[in-house]
Amino acid sequence: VHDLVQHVKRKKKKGIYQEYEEIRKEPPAGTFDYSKKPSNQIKNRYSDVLCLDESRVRLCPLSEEEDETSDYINASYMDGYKNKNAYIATQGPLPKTFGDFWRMVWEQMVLIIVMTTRVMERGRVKCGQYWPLEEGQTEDYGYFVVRNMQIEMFQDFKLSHLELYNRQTGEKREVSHYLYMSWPDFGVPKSASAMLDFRAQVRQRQETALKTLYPDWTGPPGGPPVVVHCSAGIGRTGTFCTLDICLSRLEDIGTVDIKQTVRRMRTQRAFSIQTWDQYYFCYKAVIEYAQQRGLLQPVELSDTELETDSE
Ligand code: PTR
Ligand code: PTR
Repeated sequence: VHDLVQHVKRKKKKGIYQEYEEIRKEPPAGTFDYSKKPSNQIKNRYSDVLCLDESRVRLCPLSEEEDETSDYINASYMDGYKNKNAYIATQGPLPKTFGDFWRMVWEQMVLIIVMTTRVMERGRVKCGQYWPLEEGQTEDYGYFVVRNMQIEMFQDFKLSHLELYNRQTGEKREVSHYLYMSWPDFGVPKSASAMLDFRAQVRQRQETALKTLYPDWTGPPGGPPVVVHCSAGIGRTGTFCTLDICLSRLEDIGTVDIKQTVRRMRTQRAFSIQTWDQYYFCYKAVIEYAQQRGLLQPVELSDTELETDSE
């Protein structure tokens, strides 16, 4: 982390901006053929936010007669720290993909959904209302019925305990739905510490949910993928996952590499992290975290030092 502070001090805001610009200029690491198929285009929220063929999540075919595109959803696997496919990064579901979304959650045995956008922002729909909003409410999504069992309110986020019922098999499962409410669109959270607390909660819940719901789990040690989405599934989603990866590495070996983390993430979910201040936020949040943990002296980085060379 001391190296990271030196890096940020040396580069100041402008240098970090250039670093982000370099990442942005790199061409995407593969093809988007599946996302572009005519029958799939209507399943993309944004025509310019597609998923790479190689890392896309495939839905299991429901029947043999289905055509070859019915396994498509705008969602990508992303690796975590030492954990393959730790996340599924996806767009905010569209009304016509609600059923597909819940199918994916079921098939991938997802325990946690992290939503970092609100349904409406500045008068525009950013994401469909794909889960029952009120406590006690039940909604029908084709093969799945979802019931909102209980809601817990926190300062910056809301946790809904959902029950997912599979009509075909008659099985039920629990899924935790986290809605982070104070992340403005086109921006970054006001304070890093709120985001850091949120991330800690999500981590903790994934761990306890895995132990209680799948005690005999034999898959990857981190458990099933955590579904993370915003509106397009690249900006805020990429920022959240970058932080989670960097902090896990920091906890483990005491170092971070934000640039490589983002570059690597972009090979799985193209265009991850959308604005330079989201990128810069990752630096600030990692440093704040290190200070919280006593890994850095609070005096090592003052904001004034960073601002001097900015804009
Ligand atoms: N994609 C937009 C552009 O290229 O101009 C920029 C943009 C960035 C739009 C972020 C929306 C963004 O985000 P959010 O939904 O996170 O505000
Ligand atoms: N076409 C949209 C735009 O350029 O505004 C794509 C877009 C939308 C990109 C939102 C990023 C967005 O942000 P996020 O991934 O954080 O929802």
